[in-house]
Amino acid sequence: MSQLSIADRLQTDLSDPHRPQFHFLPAKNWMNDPNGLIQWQGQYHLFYQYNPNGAIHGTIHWGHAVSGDLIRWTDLPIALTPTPGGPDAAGCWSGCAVDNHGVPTLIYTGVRPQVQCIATSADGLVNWDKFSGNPVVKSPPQDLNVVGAPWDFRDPWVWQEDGLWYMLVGSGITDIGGTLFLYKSDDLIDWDYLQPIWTANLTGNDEVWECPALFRLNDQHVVLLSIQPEFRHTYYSVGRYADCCYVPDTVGKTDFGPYFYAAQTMLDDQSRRLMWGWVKEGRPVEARKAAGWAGVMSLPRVLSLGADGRLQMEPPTEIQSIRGAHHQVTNVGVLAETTRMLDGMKGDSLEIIADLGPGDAQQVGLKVRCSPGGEEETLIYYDGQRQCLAIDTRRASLDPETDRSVEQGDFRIESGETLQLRIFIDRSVLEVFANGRACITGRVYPSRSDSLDIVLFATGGSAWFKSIDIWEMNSIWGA
Ligand code: DQQ
Repeated sequence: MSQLSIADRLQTDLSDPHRPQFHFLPAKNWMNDPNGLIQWQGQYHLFYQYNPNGAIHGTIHWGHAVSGDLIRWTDLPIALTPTPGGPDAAGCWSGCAVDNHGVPTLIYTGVRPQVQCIATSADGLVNWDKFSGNPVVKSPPQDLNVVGAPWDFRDPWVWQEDGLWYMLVGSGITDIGGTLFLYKSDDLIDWDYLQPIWTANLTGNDEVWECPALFRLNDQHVVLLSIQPEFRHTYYSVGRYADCCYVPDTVGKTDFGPYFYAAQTMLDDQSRRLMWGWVKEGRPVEARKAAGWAGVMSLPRVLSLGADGRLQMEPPTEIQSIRGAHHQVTNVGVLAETTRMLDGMKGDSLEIIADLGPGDAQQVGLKVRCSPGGEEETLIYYDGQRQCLAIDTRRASLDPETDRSVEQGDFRIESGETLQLRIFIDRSVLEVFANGRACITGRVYPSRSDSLDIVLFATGGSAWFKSIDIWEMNSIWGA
């Protein structure tokens, strides 16, 4: 496997200004979806879609990393490699992991065509033996007009209920929308098709629902799915699942930015439902190839349900273990149409917690990754008039090839509430949590090495920053 030592990793990280320091990504090459998330003997295992042959999507294997604390990861050998002549010869695509009475088992999609396969490990999740009878599901139900050539039918999500195994497989029905097919088994090998649990067209143009998940959260059920051809968001729905049918109450986006995709979750031994997503790149293929890597794993997010029935998320407390030097300012007023630079506080590897009263400002927030002359800057803000949370990357980089846009999502501050923006800046990754409930992820690639300043701003009225705490974040690859 193309693995780098910790020392090599550190060297690579230091010489590449865009390479994240405290988000997981493999030492080099392409990574996409999180797969097979599972806690085993106290260790968190993160598998992921991986191309060991370059920084582009292709020859998809399952990479593997392990962590005792959710934050610092150790690379393990590749878990799944396509078998020439086998049902996964063209790639080991996404799937999940389960504990089958003590036997760790991966259920994944082999291509091409897309079929469902399983593999087991007898040595603590390092080496994996593919089942000789793969594929365990050879094709989608025949009586439905399934999209794709020959079909789109992938990303198994498996759980146990009343002693039986159930599996959802993502797919779509021509001219109708995305769908999730439900199967049942008592041994993970022989599967009976039951029915679609939910079919809908959420974007107006849903062809395929991929990377599905269904899990209980409090007394509700949550469905996650990512939609093609949109390829921008992982959507969630909170609702009720009973008698093999899912009835949605609400539908929303897990993240307002266009980079957080193919999210998957796991339940840990503290009963936390943890979610990771693939953070996509915002620069062209040539730049990715030149960098030698593409794709980053989001920070883990702890899921909960809000009083309004919507999905909420915030980072786990473990993230605090990589906080370094701390800076704080309190009680800073920012008048309408003015900015205020935070003296002596800057960086590209930071956690910022800003607690503020938006006052009568129309837009209030922070500019980060700013150059001293303002040539480069990224705005993270709350828009009180439009009631949304936004990231504006239109001036994030002087490099014209990188993404630039304004991304936003509905976000309301309830009466009596202040706004808390919790911002993780990790070189080219920005992950923003607002009031522990909404998230927006961005990618920025400033071209200047001095694009490190932090500036407060308000427009249309004045705002009051009660406190701003900033921590310099340590690399997760350090000693
Ligand atoms: N990525 C995998 C598929 C999945 C897609 C292929 C989502 O299994 O549907 O790498 O990003």
